[in-house]
Amino acid sequence: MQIDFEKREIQLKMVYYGPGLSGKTTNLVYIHRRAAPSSRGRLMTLETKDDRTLFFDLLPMSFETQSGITIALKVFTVPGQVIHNATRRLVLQGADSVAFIADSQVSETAANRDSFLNLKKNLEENGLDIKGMPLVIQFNKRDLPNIRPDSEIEQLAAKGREPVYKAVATTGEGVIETFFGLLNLTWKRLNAWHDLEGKFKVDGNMVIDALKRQMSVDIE
Ligand SMILES: Nc1nc2c(ncn2[C@@H]2O[C@H](COP(=O)(O)OP(=O)(O)O)[C@@H](O)[C@H]2O)c(=O)[nH]1
Ligand SMILES: [Mg+2]
Repeated sequence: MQIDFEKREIQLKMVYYGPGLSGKTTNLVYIHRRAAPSSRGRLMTLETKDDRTLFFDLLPMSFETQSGITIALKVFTVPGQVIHNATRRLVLQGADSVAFIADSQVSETAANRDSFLNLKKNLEENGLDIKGMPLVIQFNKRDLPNIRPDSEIEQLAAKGREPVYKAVATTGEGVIETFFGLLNLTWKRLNAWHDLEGKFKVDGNMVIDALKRQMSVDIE
């Protein structure tokens, strides 16, 4: 997190992590498409011919809350393939939170686990502890055959502390829920550490509502 007092801006960095082809870029593409043009920057994506991300994607977003504070988000994805570990470690530097995008296919179970262990290791190498990092988990590709059943996902969710979402990123199902869940958790954690509400007279609900307006999400 960085605070720009002059611009009255709070800058947050959120990272979409996970194995190659789990749907990280697809999540960002959908978020970008749903965001109002005034709040979103250009989605920068670099892809190789075989449809795998070579470097990272970056989606910058910024929106103003009722109290006049601007929230500037930088949402990154990491490249999943084993050989790009240096890029992954670099992208994690200074991350405020992580969304782990798992591939629901049974065949990808080991790839998910390896990627999760790699996340843990790279956080440690950046001097961060996974236990202190706001983290949400998304099981993507729920539309495919041969996926891990709902009951198994629910068991995993009950065992862990992290919020777990199910998604079909290609249609957008679960994508916005994951994104808002991530922002909500990020804000709560940073507020507990830095008293953002006391300093800026903006609370978590105001932040979430401001983003909901930008993304034309119905406000409950
Ligand atoms: N059937 C299905 N395909 C998906 C889903 N999400 C992503 N994909 C596809 O999986 C491939 C990899 O997605 P991508 O977002 O590039 O993965 P990344 O490597 O994690 O960034 C692409 O062909 C996507 O269209 C999903 O929910 N269902
Ligand atoms: Mg990608």
